[in-house]
Amino acid sequence: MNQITIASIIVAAGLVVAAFLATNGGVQNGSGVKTFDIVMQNNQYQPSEITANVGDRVVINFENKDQVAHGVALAQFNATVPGGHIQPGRTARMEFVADRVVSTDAALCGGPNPTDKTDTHGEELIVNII
Ligand SMILES: [Cu+2]
Repeated sequence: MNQITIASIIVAAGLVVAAFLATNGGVQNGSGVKTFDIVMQNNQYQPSEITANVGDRVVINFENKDQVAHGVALAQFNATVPGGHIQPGRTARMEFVADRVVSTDAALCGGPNPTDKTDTHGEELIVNII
């Protein structure tokens, strides 16, 4: 291998690592769709923070393992789940195009303030579009 080949391999490896880090746990395919699977349990969301890039189509699949319904919405993207809530024991899907930079809390029961960790339900789903 010559130096240019080695340099190319290093650059390519760096891009792969950067792409992996940028997904922050989400799965991104080649068409700019970023998919997250979030489990609701004990009034906590796991993961409780997700990050996508401006221009991504974001798909969030929720599974509610609690005995109460949980509400999620992102007014900035006119996005929510059917009926606005994920019913106990059910799954639901939320999808939107991330067309602007934002950092907010999508958990309706937990209140709109991302820095407030003391809400009644204790729920936070921080959505960062960078
Ligand atoms: Cu809730």
